[in-house]
Amino acid sequence: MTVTRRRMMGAAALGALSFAAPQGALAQEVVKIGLIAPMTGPQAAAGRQMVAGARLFMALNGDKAAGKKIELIVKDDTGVADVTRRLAQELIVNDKVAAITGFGLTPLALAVGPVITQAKVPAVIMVAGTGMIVGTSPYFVRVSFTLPQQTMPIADWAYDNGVRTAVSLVSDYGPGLDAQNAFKARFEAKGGKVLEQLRAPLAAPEFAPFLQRAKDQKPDALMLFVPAPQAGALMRQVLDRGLVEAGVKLIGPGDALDDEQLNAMGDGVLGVITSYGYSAAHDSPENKRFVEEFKKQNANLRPNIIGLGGWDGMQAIYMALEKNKGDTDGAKLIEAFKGLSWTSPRGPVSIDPETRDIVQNIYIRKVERKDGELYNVEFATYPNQKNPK
Ligand code: VNL
Repeated sequence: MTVTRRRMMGAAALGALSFAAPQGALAQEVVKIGLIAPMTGPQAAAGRQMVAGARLFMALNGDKAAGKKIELIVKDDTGVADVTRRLAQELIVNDKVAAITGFGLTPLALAVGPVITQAKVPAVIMVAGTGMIVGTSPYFVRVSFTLPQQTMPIADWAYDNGVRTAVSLVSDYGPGLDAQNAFKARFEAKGGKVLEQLRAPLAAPEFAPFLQRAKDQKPDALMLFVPAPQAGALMRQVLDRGLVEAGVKLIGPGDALDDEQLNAMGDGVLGVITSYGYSAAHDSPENKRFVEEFKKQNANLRPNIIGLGGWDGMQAIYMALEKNKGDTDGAKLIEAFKGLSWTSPRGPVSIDPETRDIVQNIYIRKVERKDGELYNVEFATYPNQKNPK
């Protein structure tokens, strides 16, 4: 009897609850976004930038989009792909996030592809740059860059400015191979010659033997790519080997001249020319405000393209939610990203509706000293670059 009554009361209470739940949910109107980033481990510098950029966007633009409160849930994947995948599953199943974002390295982004495809939840890539990633799931969208997109212009520029032979040295994984292949294709199509393509391991790399080998070939230029957090270690070894004194020009996409570490590299990198979608020295009112506020909130840390990825990722998520009037249905939400355009601190950007990849200007920049600090100063623009097919 008692049991039955309790059961009935339980049922009644449950009924009342389930009746009240939709109203409660409406009254709260919270949209959860999961941000997965390497906050510890060897790529922690990427996580720090990404989260700082995302939080800054929310601090300056409010925590509401389409009238709903945006709740950012940050998770540390320590840079390990299996952890990224598990966190993505937990965020989707337990936290019921409307979208996930982050992804500091190519393998970390690739790990969530099958999860988001099955769950029909959009994933906004803030960093990972291997060309093929977005094509592996219809629920990926990317606001960062691709390596072919960022590397092609420097191949072009180098040939047009007298470079005829080059050696490339990259990290031995997706984005490195992309950079190497894109560079060789464009540089040799123009008439240049890539003498050798060298690859250093991604984990705990020792660059010295590769740099010696590159120097021995006496190329006009050495094309370099490492993920941005390794830039300082790479450039220290490049400068120690005396390649610049030997007359080898250093070129590449801008990751090796990472803005966060540029000042610590010292005057040895003065004059180095790279191609990239973003420089902290980009001359626009949007960027001045971004750099100033980012430094203010982060103990004077200079933002790099990764911090900007955090900012642009939240910008895109806010805009997609606004476009859909707050509807978080995954299939509809991924549609909303297609064709978005905005003025980023990097300049004008859009999301290619066919590929879901970012379209952006790629700038040619040269390291100069300005107001006592080293900057990548932009001096030429390749406008509206897509990820080349
Ligand atoms: C990747 C590409 C990562 C470029 C980076 O830094 C970077 C990647 C973390 O695709 O793994 O600068």
